[in-house]
Amino acid sequence: MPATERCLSPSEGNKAIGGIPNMHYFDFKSRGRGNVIRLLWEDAQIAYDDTRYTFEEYPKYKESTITKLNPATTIPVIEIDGQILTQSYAIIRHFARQLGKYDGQTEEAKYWADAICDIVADWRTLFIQAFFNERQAETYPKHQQGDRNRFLTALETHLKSHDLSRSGPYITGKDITYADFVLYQILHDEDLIQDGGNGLQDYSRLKQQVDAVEGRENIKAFMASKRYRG
Ligand SMILES: N[C@@H](CCC(=O)N[C@@H](CS)C(=O)NCC(=O)O)C(=O)O
Repeated sequence: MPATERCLSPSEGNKAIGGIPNMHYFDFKSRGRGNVIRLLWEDAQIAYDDTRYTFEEYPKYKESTITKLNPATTIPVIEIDGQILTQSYAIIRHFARQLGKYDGQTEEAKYWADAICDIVADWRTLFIQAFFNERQAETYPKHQQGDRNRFLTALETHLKSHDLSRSGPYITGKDITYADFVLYQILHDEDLIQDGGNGLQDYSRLKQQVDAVEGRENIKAFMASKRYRG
């Protein structure tokens, strides 16, 4: 049976998004697409139910529960007040718009947050193909040397050169957007920020962004809590 845990207490943020969301996702530490959404909820202090499926039990529930909720049979899936939400990037953009504070203050900022998010989405697809691969010992090192470096360099260059990003610390400047959680999470999942951020020693602008996300009060509290699984 998947375990469901209630996290945080109901707040104004829950009113803004229309209830207490229940997320169906893997029991995969604090990793993956599901954790991008958790970061937003934790930052905004939104109460949520976290339904975690072990990798062993998931295939059975994918056939039953998840297929009924999502014809594309992927997770994360969110249930909120009778509504079903699918597709992680659409989900996080939806909550950002409802909260009115994570989707960029200007059209230029909204575009730039979406652009960086889409780059990371491309990166995550390649990361998953290489990491969750039967031939991981061969495919993941190749990914680390090839695609991963290519995305790191592209993102570092973007954040160092774009007018909004240059001042930092976040993607669009001083205000965080949902895309900062998307970017933070891929850097985390690729194990680039553990060990004091050694993996980012050649990417100072990305390190600045990571430090800013980790320095946020509610994110710090999340990472110090039992809810955070590494
Ligand atoms: N574009 C989708 C991709 C969803 C996706 O591929 N989810 C993975 C987990 S991160 C999944 O469902 N894997 C299990 C499976 O496909 O059976 C999204 O962003 O939600």
